[in-house]
Order: sequence, then structure tokens, then C-alpha cells
Amino acid sequence: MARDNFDMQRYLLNRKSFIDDALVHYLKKDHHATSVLHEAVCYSVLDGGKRFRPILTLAVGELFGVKRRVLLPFACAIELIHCYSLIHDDLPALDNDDLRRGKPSCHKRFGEAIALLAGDALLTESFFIMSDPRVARLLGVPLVSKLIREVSDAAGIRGMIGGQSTELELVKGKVTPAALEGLDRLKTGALITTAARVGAIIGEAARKDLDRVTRYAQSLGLAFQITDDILDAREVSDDKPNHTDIANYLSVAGPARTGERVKNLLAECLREMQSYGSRAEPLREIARYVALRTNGNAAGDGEIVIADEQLLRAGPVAW
Ligand code: GRG
Repeated sequence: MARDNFDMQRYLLNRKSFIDDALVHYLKKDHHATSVLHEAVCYSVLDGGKRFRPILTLAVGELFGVKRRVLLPFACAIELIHCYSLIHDDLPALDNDDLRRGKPSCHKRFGEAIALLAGDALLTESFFIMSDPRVARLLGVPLVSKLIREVSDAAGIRGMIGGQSTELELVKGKVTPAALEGLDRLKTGALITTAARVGAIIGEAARKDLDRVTRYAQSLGLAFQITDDILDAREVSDDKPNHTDIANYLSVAGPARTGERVKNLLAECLREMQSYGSRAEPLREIARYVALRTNGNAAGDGEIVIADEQLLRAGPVAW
């Protein structure tokens, strides 16, 4: 598929700034919560983050002809859920990370109690946004109810939280790549898959299209987590010494199999988008970006290069 006329960098900047403006709007202080809680919420959401999930919602929605502003409440709600998961994941009881998005993590900056509450507030706020009566008037109550159910399913015990709790029970040395895939599909994949599906559901995509988008996003979500593991492996030796205890796809499957798996996942993403022609170019580029973001950035011990000559010729995309 020709890619010469598609400017990915511009596309991402444009969509990111659209999402960022909407997030500022949604996080306006229209309540009586303490200033410090509001500050912690804004600190953890604004000024950082690729906005990968909401951009995915926009890209899929636009594929099915939906206007961006109609997609925004759900795109932003999913980003807030993602931001809450990062705050809680960084807490000492879980990953114990001091840094997030290049600055002190929420609990390092505001203390654990406020970080817990900021995460809780963001999760709840996402449902406040999705259940806004103005959204229901625009999309209709049955559709909104279906979408809220979809997001709850992915964010909760059946999805992200379920995956995270499985990870806590991993027994080092007994983990297989297949078991890790199952876990990653929930922990990271469920929210990414829902971000894509929400765009298709709002666009009233036909069953076969929704299935294609679902398969695309499942492969994308898994590739996202595996490439995150590769990127993470570089940091372990630097400022994340406690991460050496955590099994991930790279540590269990090894560099060669990991690179091969990511390449296959990229191929699956591209295959699912084949029938949409140039209209799906943003989704194809997003998949290429995810799969190839480790190129030239391989983990300390292994050369993991997921070659794609076409993309390398086009130059790296900063996101
Ligand atoms: C503790 C509630 C809770 C959930 C835990 C998804 C998850 C489960 C925690 C997030 C922590 C984490 C490091 C997950 C692995 C992959 C991932 C989601 C990385 C960060 O996502 P990016 O790269 O981050 O989209 P930005 O900063 O760009 O938004």
C-alpha cells in the first residue's frame, strides 16, 4: 500500500493536540475537591503521554465516518482510565516507580494517599464523562450504555485489572511465553482493544468490520506490550533495579523469538486493514510505529531489530 502521501508525524501531532485540548476542558475545576487533589489529577494527565489509546479511537472512528468531536468523550474517558492505571501501577505496593513520563511519579510528588485518590478520581471521572446526558442525546441511550459496558469490561476484573492480578501471581522460572501473552492481552491489550472497538461501535460498523478492528487491535495491544518490555529492558540497569524480578515476554522468550513475534503481530495488523485501502493508512502507520519503535533502541543484551525497510526509508516518527 502506498504511503508516500501520508505524513504520520503531522497526523499524530494534530490528533494529540485535539485530545490534549479536550482533556484540559474535561479536567476544569468545577467541583469542591481540594486543590491538591485537583493538582495531582492534572499533573498526572496533562503535559505528557503519547495519547496512543485516544488517537486509536479517533483513527478507527474516522475510518467509519464518525466526526472527531463525537468520539472525544469516549477517547478521553479511556485516556483517563489509562492515566489512573499508571498512577496506581507506580505505587510502592505495585511497581514502585519513582518516575513517570520523565518526571516524579504522582506518589513521589504528592504522597501515596493523594496518588491513590487521584487514581480513584480519574477512574470515576471517566464514567462521569461517558454518562453525560449530552452524550446520550447525541448517540442515544442504548448505544451509550453499550459503550460504557464495553469500557467497564476492558478496564475491570475481566480485563486490565484481571491481567494485573495474574501478573502478581506469576511464579518466576515457571512462566511460558504463551502464559505471558494471555496476561498481556488483558493487562495492556484489553484497554487498547476497547479504544479501537469504541470507535467502530460509535461508527455502527458491521459485524465483520468490528471483528476485523478487534483482531487488529488485539495484535496491536500485544505488540505494544512486548515492545514496551523491550524498551523497559534498557531502563532496568539504570533506574529501575526492582524490575529485574518481573518476568516479561523478552526475558522469557529471548530476543530472537521476541523480535519474530512482533514482526508477525505487525503482519496480522496490516492484514486486517488490507480491505480498507488508503482510508486505513493511519491505522497501518500506528501499527508500524508500535512494532518498530524498538528499532535502533534494542535492549542492552540483544539486537532486536524488527526490520521494515519501507518505514526505515521514511525516517523515524517521534511520538
Ligand atoms: C494498577 C490499576 C492498575 C493497573 C495495572 C496497564 C496497567 C495495569 C498498568 C500500567 C503500567 C504499565 C507500565 C503497563 C505496561 C504498558 C504500558 C501501558 C505502558 C505505558 O503506556 P504508554 O506508553 O504511556 O501509552 P504514555 O505515557 O505515553 O501514556
